[in-house]
Amino acid sequence: MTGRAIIITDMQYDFCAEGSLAVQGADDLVPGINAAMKSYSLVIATKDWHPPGHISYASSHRNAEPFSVIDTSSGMQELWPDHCTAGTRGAQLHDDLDLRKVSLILHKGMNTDLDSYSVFRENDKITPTGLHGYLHEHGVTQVDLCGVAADVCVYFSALDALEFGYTVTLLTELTRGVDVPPGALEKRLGVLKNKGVELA
Ligand code: VGL
Ligand code: ZN
Repeated sequence: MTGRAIIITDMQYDFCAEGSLAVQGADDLVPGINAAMKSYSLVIATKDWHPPGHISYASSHRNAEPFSVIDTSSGMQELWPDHCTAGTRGAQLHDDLDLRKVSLILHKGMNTDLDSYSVFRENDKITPTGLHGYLHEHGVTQVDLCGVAADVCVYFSALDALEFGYTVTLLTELTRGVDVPPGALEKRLGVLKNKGVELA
């Protein structure tokens, strides 16, 4: 029984400097995350892990620009530059991330026609990733979230964690956002705070 877990979201090269979907400051988080891990008995890391031609890639759609939103058969879809294609360098976790205490590396977003921001559920809000079951079996009731992007995957993971009944802390010093359009990050942090996420 551990009670509390740290979930390190998507610390992959495509979200780091020079990555295709770089999140400003993501690389700088690595030392802090490595230090934080030491305080947890359960450490989980996730990877955004998409097949080529993924629905979230602007390049998969005709006349579509990255950072726009389109209507698809799976609902509204934000479009991004190609990123985290399974097996590529950009999809690898940052080499300096200390994996020694990581018990689970969860891959998400593997369905071509369905995106998955949250580490708990895909964007249809139905398809589970299996993480909830894993945490439940380890007796986890509190999750501390870090990694990237604060206003995308970390944000939706925090909302799902609340919905699944966890006590949720966002480690604000250990996360960074895409912030497109500017202000999106602050707005979403406000939503999390109002819903009961502790911003630590
Ligand atoms: C993410 C955009 C697209 C993330 C993943 O990890 O926050 N953002 N796919
Ligand atoms: Zn993605």
